[in-house]
Amino acid sequence: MNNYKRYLVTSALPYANGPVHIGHLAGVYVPADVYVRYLRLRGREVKFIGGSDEHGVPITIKARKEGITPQDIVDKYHLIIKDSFERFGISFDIYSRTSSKMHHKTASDFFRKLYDDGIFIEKTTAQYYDEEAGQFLADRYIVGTCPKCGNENAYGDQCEKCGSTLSPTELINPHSAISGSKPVLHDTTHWYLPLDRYEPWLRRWILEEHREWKANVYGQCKSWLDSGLQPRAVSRDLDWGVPVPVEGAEGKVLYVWFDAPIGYLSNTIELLPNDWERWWKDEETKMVHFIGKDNIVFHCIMFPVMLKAHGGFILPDNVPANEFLNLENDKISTSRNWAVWLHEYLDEFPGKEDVLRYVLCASAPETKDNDFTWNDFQTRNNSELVAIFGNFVNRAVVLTHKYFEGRVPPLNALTPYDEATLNEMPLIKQSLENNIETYHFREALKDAMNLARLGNKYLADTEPWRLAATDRSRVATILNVALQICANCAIAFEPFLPFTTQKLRYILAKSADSWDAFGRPDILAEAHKLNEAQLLFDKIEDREIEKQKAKLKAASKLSAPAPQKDACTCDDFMKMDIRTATVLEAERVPKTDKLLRLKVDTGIDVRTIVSGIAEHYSPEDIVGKQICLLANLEPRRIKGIESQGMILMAQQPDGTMRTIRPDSPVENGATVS
Ligand code: B3M
Ligand code: ZN
Repeated sequence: MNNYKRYLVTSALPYANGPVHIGHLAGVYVPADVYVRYLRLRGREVKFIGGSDEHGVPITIKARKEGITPQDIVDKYHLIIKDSFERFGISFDIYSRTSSKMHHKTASDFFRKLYDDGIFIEKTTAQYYDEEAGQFLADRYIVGTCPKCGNENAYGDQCEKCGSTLSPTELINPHSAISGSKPVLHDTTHWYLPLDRYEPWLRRWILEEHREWKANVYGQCKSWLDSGLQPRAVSRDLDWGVPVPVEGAEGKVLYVWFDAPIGYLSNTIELLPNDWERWWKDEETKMVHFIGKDNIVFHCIMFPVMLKAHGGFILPDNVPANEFLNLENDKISTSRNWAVWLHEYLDEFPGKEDVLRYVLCASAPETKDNDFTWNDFQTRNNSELVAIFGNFVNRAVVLTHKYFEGRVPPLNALTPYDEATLNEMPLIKQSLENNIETYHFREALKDAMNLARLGNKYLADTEPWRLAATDRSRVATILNVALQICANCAIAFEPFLPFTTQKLRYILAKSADSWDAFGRPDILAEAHKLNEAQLLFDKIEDREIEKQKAKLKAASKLSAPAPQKDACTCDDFMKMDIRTATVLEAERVPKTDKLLRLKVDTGIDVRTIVSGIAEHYSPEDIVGKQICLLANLEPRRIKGIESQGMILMAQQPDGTMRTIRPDSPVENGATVS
């Protein structure tokens, strides 16, 4: 198919500011892993490079919000991500990180080479600066009114209400998200990669020489190229990232999309310190980038231009980007917690790694966005994995134990149907190979499943259990054929379901076969002794699915702050008599879980209040605390007690409540306004 000698396969480096979810897996990591497992099985030389992307503004925003450093954030998520990939069987040869020394050096040297070769354009422009915080503001750090829809909380790069792309200077009444102050324009100098100069080369390289790229990838590249490329800034005023290695560039770092793809190179060097050049500089290496569709421009335009400008490196042979996976008919959203997180799945479905691998590969968004639903997950498990693959293997092995003491019986006379069945196997193999080599993983998985289907149908059609008493010789042949198909399944499914094939090999008492064996009718020798049968898959019950659906709903509700209420006037507010008070006594209201009966000193009197905070404060916790109180709320009888007012509480999205009180003690009865 080609003259490549080795394969360098990369998958997008996930941002280390959150765990990995099923959208990442279906789009990038499952297909990439299937591909490399297949290549290894075929005996090809392959390296699978992964790692965390630990730079960029969102990480600094998250760190600031949580009052910790960006390094703390990436340390935490790098570990979670790395561990969950490992448990899920994503078989990286290395999973490193862009905050590593090696990466900083590699990215820095890369930039410096382009700088020294005079590739960059240096430009000074005016950008917003926060004088109070003493720093330039990334677009995301500038908030103001959207000129298009009037949303007062639009960001410097985008209005999330109307979806418009903005530049910070378009915002009306901009202010800094760090200090709240009004930012001022200051001149700042940055380095730009002149993508426009490479346009003619890119048009040839992509539009003419890579017509075989997936339609979604090719189409996106074409539309970028057709609308004309602009120089792109590759540095930022930020204190988190790889410092710009140029004198006088203090306080500037490489743009995250400049350094991140270099991470593929850094991680290869880390893995193969003495041999990496063979993988990055030799034309006989095939480089393939697995990514999601939002990363296409960076991998098909920007990174290739960087590599080309640098010189001496190979370019990607293909960039099989996928579209997005939705969840229960809604976009996956980290901020709304509308996601299935890998590390949680692994904890909640132990031993079912392959079920998720199967479902995600079967519904991968290869050509258009696709949907994951828990019902579909259950159906694919119960009616495909359990009912077809699992059932077939189990029958073949159980019957062999029942009639032949667990030894592979002899192949006697073959009928035309037996022959036709066995002849299907090389055809399935051929199709599966073609599909994987051309990045059609869903189809490839269907091929593997067709092999299991073939075996299942063969047993159902030949019904060996009916012949046991009358035609032992025929039963032997049937079971031999069935077991050969099982052994073929152990190869065909290996790239997709590595945990299951390991189990299957154990049942068949067999070491791993190479790809070459796939298609052969004689993998298992006569009289070979099998191990006891065990089920490859278990049925998933309705209640497990209902539990997941309920969890999803609950989590997504809890994570969202309550929406803003309708406007009220100043007069509305002034009607409320809010004042400080101190809790003197507290006790639980008998026969209730939620209520405390409090005696409070309001400065004007001592009164009784019934408050629904017993799940958040015990009586001992609350006595002596100063609180704020809505004093003129009409008295109400609650559980027979007259409550004269209401304590103000802050309720978090997850339902927990905290009291509101002055940051240092004040007189009881002080009014709040
Ligand atoms: N960190 C992942 C993303 O856009 C981004 C990929 C970098 S690959 C070099 O979600
Ligand atoms: Zn808007």
